[in-house]
Amino acid sequence: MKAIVRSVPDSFVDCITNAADGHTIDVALARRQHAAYVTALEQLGLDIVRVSADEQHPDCVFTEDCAIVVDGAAIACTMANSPGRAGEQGPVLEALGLPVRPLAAPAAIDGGDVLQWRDRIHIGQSTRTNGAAVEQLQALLPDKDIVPVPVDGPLHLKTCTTIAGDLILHTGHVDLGLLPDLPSYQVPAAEAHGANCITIGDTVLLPDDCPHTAARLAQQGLEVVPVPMSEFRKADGSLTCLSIIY
Ligand code: CIR
Repeated sequence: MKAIVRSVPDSFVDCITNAADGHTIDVALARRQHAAYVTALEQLGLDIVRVSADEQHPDCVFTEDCAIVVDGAAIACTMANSPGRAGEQGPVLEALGLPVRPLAAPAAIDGGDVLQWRDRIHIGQSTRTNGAAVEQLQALLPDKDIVPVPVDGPLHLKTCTTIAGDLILHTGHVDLGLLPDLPSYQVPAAEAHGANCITIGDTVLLPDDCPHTAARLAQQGLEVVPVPMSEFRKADGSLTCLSIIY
């Protein structure tokens, strides 16, 4: 398994953000946190593919938004509703080294809105991702069930729900009935960001300040690896955003 990651540019301080503390990003600390994240993935046996930072794109560290990998091909995300981010995709697609299938206007989609589960692909309908993207994906992937999921509030679908054995979610933003048919665990409000985690085998990468969520995952027999995320959260980013794993 591989992970595509991209270095943190100096311009990260100018990222798009709605976070109240967005202007306090410490780039040096973000780089240390990014290194810890990459090490955690490496220790799980992933091959790390590194893309260099692009100062013209302050949010380029969030590679997840650039592309979706389905059945050995990359689908290039348009990022049309992410101001200034379209243009990040090129080097990421090149690093993926897979055949590329494009989407076209009027499709708008960020990879953070894509939750794959078996043959279903859930597509968040957030401010970043629209119905045209759902239609084009269904046409490109006739064997998959493409399920639109309205997202109320969070930046992306995966900001508030991912899969770690069970469905793990921060409640109130999506209709549970549209999500994978799995038992669900609702993270406490103070650990909303714990709803975005990365599961590799029996190990889960989780933000390092989610004790209740960590205990619940451990109870299920999962090994929890805590990862510091404060500086990326100030940029409205979460764990999955920092890589494409395939
Ligand atoms: C943005 O607003 O586009 C970035 N500051 C954060 C992107 C986070 N990506 C993700 O959730 N997949």
